[in-house]
Amino acid sequence: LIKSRVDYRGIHLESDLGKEQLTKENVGPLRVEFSTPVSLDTVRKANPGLQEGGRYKPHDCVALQKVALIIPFRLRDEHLKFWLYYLHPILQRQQLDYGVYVINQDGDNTFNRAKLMNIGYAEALKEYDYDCFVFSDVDIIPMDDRNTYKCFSQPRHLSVSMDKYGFKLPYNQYFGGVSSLSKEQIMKINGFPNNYWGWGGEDDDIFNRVDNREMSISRPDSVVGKCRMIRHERDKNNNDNPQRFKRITHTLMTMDTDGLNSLEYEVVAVEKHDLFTKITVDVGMPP
Ligand code: UDH
Repeated sequence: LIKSRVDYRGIHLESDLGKEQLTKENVGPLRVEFSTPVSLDTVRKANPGLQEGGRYKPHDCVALQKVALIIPFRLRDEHLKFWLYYLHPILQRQQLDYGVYVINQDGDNTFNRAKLMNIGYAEALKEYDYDCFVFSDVDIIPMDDRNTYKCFSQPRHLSVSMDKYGFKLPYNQYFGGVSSLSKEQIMKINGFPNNYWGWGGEDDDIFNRVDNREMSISRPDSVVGKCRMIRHERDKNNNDNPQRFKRITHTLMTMDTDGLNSLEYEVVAVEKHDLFTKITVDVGMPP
């Protein structure tokens, strides 16, 4: 085992379980590119072992963790196809008992990423006894299948080495993109904030929640943690949230009353597709 290095804020720079090894199934570095569109039919054919709703269980072993993959979503169907195309085979090689949940914000009010993540947690738990939750932006694809989409003894940041940031962390406390937290870790921080409307800040608030509860962030190294983001323009109705700088200075005061214990929403539709479960929700609008 390689000892993990810890930076000044207690962030693990390498896996807290030692360096990831190649298993029999994993292949290591992967070629990821977005120049040729993929069809859902291609993805279906390549993944015959999936059950309805985008569920999978290994048949020759009992998976160590039951993982719900939660994708905050609105109007990104092309990105979702790439995500399903790349991730389904990886998650199966990682021998996870998993389900994919696309949490689709209804209507065209301002986007609320963190609230959709809370809803994904609550709705996935109604379906199955998940013990681990991976929250992934729809446009981020891992470039190495040793980056296991599971939970660790500390909340884990998975998208640590993104192409758009020159394969580096943009800053040490960065916790955006793809992360995993166990049920216990999520309960300790009262889930995520519900009141970050528009782009930015909610990931830093989540970092603060983890930090305030004396947990640290675990991370793969910068080789295993490489990933690509699909280039895109800023979406409609997701402008910069001007309140974000102020809000992230108050996490300690707000986290006990804003989170899972104050979550309110309405489910508009639940669709079981072959490759994923799509839950369309009304998240309300900013005050
Ligand atoms: N998302 C949607 N639909 C939206 C907005 C956000 O599905 O309308 C989801 C999606 O999962 C996305 C995530 O929320 O991956 C994060 O949103 P984002 O991709 O807008 O945030 P990011 O910081 O990108 O990754 C910022 C866009 C910068 C554009 C710069 C153009 N030069």
